[in-house]
Amino acid sequence: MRPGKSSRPRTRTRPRHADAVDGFVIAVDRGRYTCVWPDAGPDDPTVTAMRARELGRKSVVVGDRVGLVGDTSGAPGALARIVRIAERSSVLRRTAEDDATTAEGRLERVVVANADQLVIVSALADPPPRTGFIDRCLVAAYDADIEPLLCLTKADLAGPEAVLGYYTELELPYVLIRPDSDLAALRALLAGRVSVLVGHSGVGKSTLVNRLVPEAGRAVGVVSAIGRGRHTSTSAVALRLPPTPGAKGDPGWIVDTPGVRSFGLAHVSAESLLHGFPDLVEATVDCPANCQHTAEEADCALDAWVAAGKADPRRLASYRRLLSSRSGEGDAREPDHRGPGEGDQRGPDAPAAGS
Ligand SMILES: Nc1nc2c(ncn2[C@@H]2O[C@H](COP(=O)(O)OP(=O)(O)O)[C@@H](O)[C@H]2O)c(=O)[nH]1
Ligand SMILES: [Mg+2]
Repeated sequence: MRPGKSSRPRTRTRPRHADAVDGFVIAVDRGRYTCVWPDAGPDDPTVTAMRARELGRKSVVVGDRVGLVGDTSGAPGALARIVRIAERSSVLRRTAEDDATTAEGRLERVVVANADQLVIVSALADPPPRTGFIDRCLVAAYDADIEPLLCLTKADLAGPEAVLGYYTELELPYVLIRPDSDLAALRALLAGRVSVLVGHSGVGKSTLVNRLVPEAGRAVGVVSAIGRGRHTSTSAVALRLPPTPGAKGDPGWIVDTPGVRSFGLAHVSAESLLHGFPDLVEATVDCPANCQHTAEEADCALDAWVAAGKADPRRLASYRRLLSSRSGEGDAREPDHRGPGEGDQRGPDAPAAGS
């Protein structure tokens, strides 16, 4: 017999899934979420889960900390349910690169939740470093409250002076990577945190991932799956770093993002955008009220600041390029721009960022 309406416990007052166990989402593939228990070791099984209907439209992404019910044993064939998503400490978004001409294609998607660090991988040569891309990543990192780390690869081919010179004012942490370099300094910076790796094709990201996580088996010298199945090879995946001999504690996680070529900044306010340029921000106290800081603003204090040698003119140009790309004015692409995923072509009336 079914209990009467009044005697049935109300969902709202009952503690929801008090028996749920904690999980950390490490991969997403066509509606199946691969999770690990927070304190699981490398040899513990992963738990495969699906979303419970009660999550509604909320997306679950790599890095999410979730509540799991059902069969959380991780046994082959076992399927758990994600019933909760913990509040995210950070959210990294990208603009879907697939199609900038449709509303769906322009939507911003959450790529990774709860990342602590954004590792911006840039080669010093072959391909040459592109500071416009690095600047864009820095804005995304500062906006998401994620610490940036500049990872300069192919240091055997060229020196870092030009790139580091450009960022002199920023005190940006960086590491240099060459094929024979010891990765201890990088491992120390990755320990105990969730770090997202981002970089253009060819910069040596897969090579680096394989060196950090030997069983990752990333294909080297292969252009990542742009234009192929969006749900397979382009999705982010978290890889557990191996313990370092002698070091105690959690070695951390790296999140590889094969399909992410850049970050959309349409959701970033003009004010936040400026905070991606800490070398410029101080100048704006002398700007007239409501100054938009564009090149067209006759009295923008940024021009005088740069003219006085207080910041690099290329940084101001880069800031203004991002500023105009955000508001959909003109062609704000970098001169060596490569594809539609790079620019941020949302107009001001584009739909709000979805996640
Ligand atoms: N000289 C040099 N070549 C590198 C280095 N790292 C990677 N490469 C080469 O750069 C090419 C692209 O590397 P890959 O890891 O596939 O780059 P990805 O596209 O960023 O994943 C390959 O031919 C690698 O062997 C490095 O530190 N120095
Ligand atoms: Mg690669």
